[in-house]
Amino acid sequence: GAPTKKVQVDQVAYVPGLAKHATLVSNATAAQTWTLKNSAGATVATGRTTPKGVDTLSGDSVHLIDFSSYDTAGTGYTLAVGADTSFPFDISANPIKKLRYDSLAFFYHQRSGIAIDAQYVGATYARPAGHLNVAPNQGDNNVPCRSDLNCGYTLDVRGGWYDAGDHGKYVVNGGISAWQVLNTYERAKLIGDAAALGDGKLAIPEKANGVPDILDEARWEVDFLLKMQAPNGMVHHKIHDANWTALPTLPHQDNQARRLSATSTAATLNMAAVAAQSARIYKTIDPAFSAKALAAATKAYAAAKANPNKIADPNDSTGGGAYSDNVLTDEFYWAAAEMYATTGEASYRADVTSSSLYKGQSVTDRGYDWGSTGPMGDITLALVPNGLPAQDISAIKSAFVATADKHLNQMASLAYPAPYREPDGTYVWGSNGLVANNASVLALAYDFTGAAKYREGVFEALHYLFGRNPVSYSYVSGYGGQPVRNVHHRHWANQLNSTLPIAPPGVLSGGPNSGLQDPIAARMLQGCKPQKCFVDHIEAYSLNEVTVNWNSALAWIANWAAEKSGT
Ligand code: 9MR
Repeated sequence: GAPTKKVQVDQVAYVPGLAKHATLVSNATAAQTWTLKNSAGATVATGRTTPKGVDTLSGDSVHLIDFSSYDTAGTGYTLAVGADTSFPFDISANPIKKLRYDSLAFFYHQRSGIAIDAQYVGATYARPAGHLNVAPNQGDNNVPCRSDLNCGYTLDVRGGWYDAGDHGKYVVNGGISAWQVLNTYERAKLIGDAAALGDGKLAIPEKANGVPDILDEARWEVDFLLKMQAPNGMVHHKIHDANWTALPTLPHQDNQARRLSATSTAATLNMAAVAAQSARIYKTIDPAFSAKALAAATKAYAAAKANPNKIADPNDSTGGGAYSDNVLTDEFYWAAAEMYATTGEASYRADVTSSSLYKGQSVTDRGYDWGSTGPMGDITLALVPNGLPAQDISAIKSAFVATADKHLNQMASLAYPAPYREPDGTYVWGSNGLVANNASVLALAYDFTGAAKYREGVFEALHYLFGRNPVSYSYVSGYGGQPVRNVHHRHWANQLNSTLPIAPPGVLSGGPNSGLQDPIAARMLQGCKPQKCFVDHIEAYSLNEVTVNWNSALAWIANWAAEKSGT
């Protein structure tokens, strides 16, 4: 494994004016002296650590370091205790202001059906278009269903984003990712800094079309989601290769047959939700697209109500992930919330208010993801003006605030505070995505209350992701002294082929997973404590993959944190 430090810091930056915490790994029972040095090696502050004993999620014996009182902006600071020195870090708002765009740039790299052009990404990351039916590709222009389904039609499902390190395109996961990118914009427009998200902010082909680039990027996915709708209004769960391809395989080199899996109620509601959200956001920007999206959403919503329990096959994981979910109460609630927020129609309102999840009942400290979508409906209802009773909107906001308080309580007891907890104390596949999403709950609690502790919580979560963790990795590529390099990806496969690149800056690794669900994890990490179940290895797909849904969560909080970081 990579070297771990004894002095664990955010390897990227602490923002001026906010708290600055670090962790010392030490068995000493007495307080130790810490020294903060500037880039010239001169001591600028000293203080004493606070011994905390053994930490549950890492197993480390730790002391806490609080150097909040030092607040002079600069680069290349280090923290030292005795002979142990941290990775360097900045005291600056600049890195988070860069990450807001780097995290969004990820999505262009993941685009299917279009050449990734050197003028936007540089020669290292440029590649031909994938899955336009140019040999050896076999898709995605005219894709049949899996042979056992007999659906009797083919669909043109070119475009969209590849999900992750693989070349699958999965509606439930692509949908939440597009939703979160769109919500980043919608929140900023309603209560934040939309000017930072205007046209010309990203290096993408649409950068001068007069539409905010963040919307252009999301639309690349939404257009694909609409194409996944079957003639009967239901939406296919996913399209992917018939068999898993090897690493590395660039998208244009994939020679596998591409197949649609069956339609599912989850995918249908997911598309309805995102298409309704798009219709709202695009209403004046592109009325024709808005109308098309709303028509698709309306048809999908009706189809889902007529087929309320069509569950995606949990065993369908050859050549692509299953993304199966058998609890759909949350998808129904989310779709109804988006339909209501967009249309104001009574039938959708009735579906929202009669749901068992109404008034924040799905907001928990476990968080939200592709299988737990209810909180996204609540975020929309809390942010977008609508006709629901004010006290019900207050109840929704209170659910976010109460959950944020639970996170802060738990974080106060941790050596490496992260806002995430499974009921059984494990860390699951994509834990960093949950950390990032739960950071958005803290952020919303700040939006709703203005209480500074919630803003501190968001930055604590960023510190964890940027290296204040027991494995001393910055989980964001290109950021920090020891960032992840070998993420599981079929193009960014430098570890396997030195002519290929590592991940570009701003990509979030899935992070520690105590389930040890791949051969590398099983071989290297037996007995690991949850926050230590991580290795930066390309074959460790259950630990170190990258996905659109984890990067959408990163982009959401990076944009929020940049907005709250002053100048
Ligand atoms: O993110 C998904 C995680 O929640 C599941 O536990 C895991 C196993 O089913 O699958 C993850 O999703 C993967 C998907 O199936 C295929 N593309 C890559 C995704 C991230 O590893």
